[in-house]
Amino acid sequence: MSESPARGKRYLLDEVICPHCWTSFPPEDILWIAESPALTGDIKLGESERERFLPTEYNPRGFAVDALGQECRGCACPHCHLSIPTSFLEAPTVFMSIIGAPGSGKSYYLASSTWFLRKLLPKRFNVIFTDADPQMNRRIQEYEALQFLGEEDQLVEINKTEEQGDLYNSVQFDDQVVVYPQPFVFSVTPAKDHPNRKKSARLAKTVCLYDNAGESYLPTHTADSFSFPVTRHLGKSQCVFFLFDPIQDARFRSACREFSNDPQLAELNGQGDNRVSPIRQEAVFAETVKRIRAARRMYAHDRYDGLLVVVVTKCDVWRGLLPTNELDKDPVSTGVYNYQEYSFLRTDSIERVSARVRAMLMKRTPEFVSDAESFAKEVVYIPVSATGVSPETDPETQRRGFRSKDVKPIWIVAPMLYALSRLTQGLVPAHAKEK
Ligand SMILES: Nc1nc2c(ncn2[C@@H]2O[C@H](COP(=O)(O)OP(=O)(O)OP(=O)(O)O)[C@@H](O)[C@H]2O)c(=O)[nH]1
Ligand SMILES: [Mg+2]
Repeated sequence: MSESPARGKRYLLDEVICPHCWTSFPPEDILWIAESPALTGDIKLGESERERFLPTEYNPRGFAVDALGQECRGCACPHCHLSIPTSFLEAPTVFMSIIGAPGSGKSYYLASSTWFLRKLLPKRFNVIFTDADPQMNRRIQEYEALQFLGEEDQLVEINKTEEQGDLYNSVQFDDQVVVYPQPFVFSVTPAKDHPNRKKSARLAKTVCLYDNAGESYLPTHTADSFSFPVTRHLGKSQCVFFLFDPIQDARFRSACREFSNDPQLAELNGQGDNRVSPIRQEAVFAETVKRIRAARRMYAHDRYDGLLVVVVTKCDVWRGLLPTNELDKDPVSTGVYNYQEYSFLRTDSIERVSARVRAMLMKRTPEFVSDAESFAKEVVYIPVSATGVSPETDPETQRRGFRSKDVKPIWIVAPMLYALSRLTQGLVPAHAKEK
């Protein structure tokens, strides 16, 4: 870390990774975004964007000053010129990828996890979890509002994630346009009562996540390419959440119909649903492995040294196949250290549930378990339900959705808490109950 000459006692990382194009660069190369409305037009982003520039002048408060004398606040990547929150200069970035077939529950999972992490992390773990840039996280906030702040009796649905639109940013490089996915960025920092607050500067992280359309993970030539590198975050990810949706698998569907009336089970029995791809989830996983290996230049038998969390979604539908009441219990417990009460993630509980889920998957989709374990050194299986209930169909419009008042997620924060505990030593305590 080095001290910023421009900003007094602010410590900067030695290297910054752009959350848009994943280019690494030293912090002194960062561009600033002109504040004066007259300074518009950028060579890579177009006429309507404010000018990007390498500052020659800073004011006494440490902010760059543009050519018309205005103090600037925004920074941008020197390669793609897209805006980067300043937390990327100060706290190391933890990249996490959420992967899964179309309709496997990625968007619902993301919205439900961030909604509950915003409350649980400050309240139980003394950790502040906030938007590093509310503008960049606008889509997640919309998802959260739909799922949790809807009118009492209104059926609402998060739309399918598209492969184009406002979740993507286009950048002109000479005669080539490259389309990048919109990152979602969160600052995660210890609050003043955190047990490790003295190591605050080392513990703070910027978490960067993406919500791709499931189609972008399918093994097709158009899903991800040089000019459409929408899943290249896989090359930087320290944690891959692979969302496995049992009810997209015929072997699970027939078993689940015995105890669940979820409409997703019924329609998949026939002609299929336009939110679900006919391509099997094992093929989506194999394609993911291929892309991670290519991006990280791994040899055929190298194993991924990040964390692979198999998030088994929609457990409200299939939990009858899991002989345990552990999902009724909170995976977060309270302990006492130095006369101070603190919360911790129960690793014993996570491990017991993971073993049960693994056994369940082994029985019906053994090839998926073996592919996952031959790819990654460390695999954990965590069941979640983002909604806790099945979708209802509106008799008039035939549209499907959920009512906010009925949504009661199950174990939704467990995967992210587990990843945070593993990737940020000391920020989120995790250990077995009997310590
Ligand atoms: N029963 C149940 N259904 C769920 C749950 N989460 C999502 N669903 C249903 O699954 C459908 C697909 O969920 P999404 O989160 O949109 O799936 P996705 O993976 O983002 O799909 P794409 O955007 O197409 O890639 C939703 O329309 C919901 O009806 C859950 O926890 N339980
Ligand atoms: Mg989606």
